[in-house]
Amino acid sequence: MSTIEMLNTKFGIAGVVQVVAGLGGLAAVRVETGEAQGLVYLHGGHVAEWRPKGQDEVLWVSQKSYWADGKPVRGGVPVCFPWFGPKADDKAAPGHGFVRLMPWTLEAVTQEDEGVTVVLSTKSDDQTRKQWPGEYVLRHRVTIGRELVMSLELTNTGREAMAYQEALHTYFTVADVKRVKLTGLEGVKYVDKMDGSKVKTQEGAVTITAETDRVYVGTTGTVTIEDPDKMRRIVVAKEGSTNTVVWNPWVAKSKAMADFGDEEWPGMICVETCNVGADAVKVAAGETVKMVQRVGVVRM
Ligand code: TA6
Repeated sequence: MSTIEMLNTKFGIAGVVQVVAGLGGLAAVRVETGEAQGLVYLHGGHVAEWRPKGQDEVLWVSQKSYWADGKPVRGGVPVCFPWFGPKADDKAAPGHGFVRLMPWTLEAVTQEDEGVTVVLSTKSDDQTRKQWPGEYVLRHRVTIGRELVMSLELTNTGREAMAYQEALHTYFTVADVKRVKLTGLEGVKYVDKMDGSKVKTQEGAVTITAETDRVYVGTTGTVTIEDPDKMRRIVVAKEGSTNTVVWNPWVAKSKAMADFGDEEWPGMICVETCNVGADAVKVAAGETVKMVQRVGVVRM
């Protein structure tokens, strides 16, 4: 019996949940209920698809994405941990940490009123200790339903307090990013990574008119992606996070990424729930902290 067949025997729910060979032959949990459909890969604990009833796909994935062990997926919801962006003391280290590059353990699949919850986990071991001293268990509790609810739960299993950076680096599908507005960040300070990391204050709604890479700080609020051409609002709420990153690579950066189609940038925007940089989350020995991103879709 193959690994996927064994996982399906253990975790499948007839007519609702099936463990399948996804892209690149990577094992994935396919969820199909009357309320929503979704796909969660064991690779990277990676949510790749979510479609609530009556809606087109909400998450965005590049047609050029890699689908292989050791490689990041371009799109969906990469889990960035235990650092965000380049590793401060090792430029050769993988961007956004290493947990998105490795297989996670499928712990449980359950069905409740609000949807099907898939629980995946990864933990420190001899391999991770070569790149990061912390001892941890990282659990990703993903509920596929009318809402997509992702709860990233981090337990410090070491004897020392440790600071971790973490992000749910979510890629959303939009009709045309040039015609999208983001509300909910008005008056919030942000680090503009496209302007020498200057600290600025958001005036009005966020619109995308060039490569955009901003870390909004001290914000716990809900961000709404207003997409007039898809006649929908994507509502991104959160808990346990004080940073929100907004990113679109625009023309040149898209061309510079082998796993991102040159013409794909108008169709996506990242709104990322995170704790990064100076706002890394401090976790005492034995403590568990939780960061939640809750996504809903409302017709305009
Ligand atoms: O979240 C925005 C960002 O940090 C950008 O600077 C860009 O690098 C993006 O992440 C994608 O990073 P990746 O390592 O997935 O190519």
